[in-house]
Amino acid sequence: AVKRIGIIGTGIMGTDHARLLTEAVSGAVVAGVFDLDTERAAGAAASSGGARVFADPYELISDGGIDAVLIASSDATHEAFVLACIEAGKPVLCEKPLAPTVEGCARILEAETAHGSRLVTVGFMRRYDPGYTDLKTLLKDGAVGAPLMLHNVHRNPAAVPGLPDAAVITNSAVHELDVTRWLFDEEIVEVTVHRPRATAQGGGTQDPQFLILRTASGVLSDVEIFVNARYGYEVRCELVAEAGTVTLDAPPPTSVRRGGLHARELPGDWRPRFAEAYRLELQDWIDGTGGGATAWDGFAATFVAQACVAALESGERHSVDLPPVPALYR
Ligand code: ISE
Repeated sequence: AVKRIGIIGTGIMGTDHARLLTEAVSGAVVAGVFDLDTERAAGAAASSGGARVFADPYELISDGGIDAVLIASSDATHEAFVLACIEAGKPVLCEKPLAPTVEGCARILEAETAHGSRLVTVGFMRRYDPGYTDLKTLLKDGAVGAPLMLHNVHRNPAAVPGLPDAAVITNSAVHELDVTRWLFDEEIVEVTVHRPRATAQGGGTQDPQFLILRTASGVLSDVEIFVNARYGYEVRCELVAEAGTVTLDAPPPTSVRRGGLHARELPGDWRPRFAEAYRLELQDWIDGTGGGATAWDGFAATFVAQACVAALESGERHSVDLPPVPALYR
């Protein structure tokens, strides 16, 4: 049967998910939407083939005409909505972060464990990006030998003015924290954060930042996170291993030679760059194959992000001592 999806939050991500669910994913329809901005909700409903606009998000979650919920509202609202979905026994795909605090993520782990089965998927969509999955397959197949280092670059053209220094990590670099855990199938045990000279374009935010993550087996993953890079949106990743390297390469299909320049177009934000990743993530979620990041992955990403924020503030190396993985996630 076609899954009837309710979307909470119809900002840029919620609207993009509504479009993909309506046009590019099979087995689902957008049956309901909620947003504090009722006009924005109405627009998303109209472009999703006439979904119902709910006046209250908890009404959407409990409605008998909604089979599963996609949360794309502001970070601080995620915990309450995820807990309500667990209470209602409904599968939920929550955009990253699962919750901005470790305590909030822990409450979700507790509720899902009490429920007794996994309902929560976290929107770390790079796990579905064809480049990243290729990189992981080559690593797992031993194509380049044992991993030694991972070099990551993550650049946004512009962030909101006055972005807190911590949000550069919790909202953006959090993707590389998850990629590092997922790629090597192991935990991050130590983090250091360096403060380069900040760009004058960053409105006072410490931007860029340079993170060094060490995994349990000693692999070093470094992350240049720069959210006011101006020139465009760009994500790079190179795996360095004992017998070779694997580099993420997601060129646009064409390049243009004109006026003495040879140019490739750069995306303006992450949506075009990760369009296929989002489509594959949504299709996998609808098919229920359970390939996405779990609530434990969401907890661990926020746990490491908080350690990175502490390291940013202290200027010291911080160890990361995650609690044991609860049985539901082993
Ligand atoms: C944004 O929230 C995302 O999740 C994007 O994937 C990321 O590239 C960007 O830096 C974040 O702000």
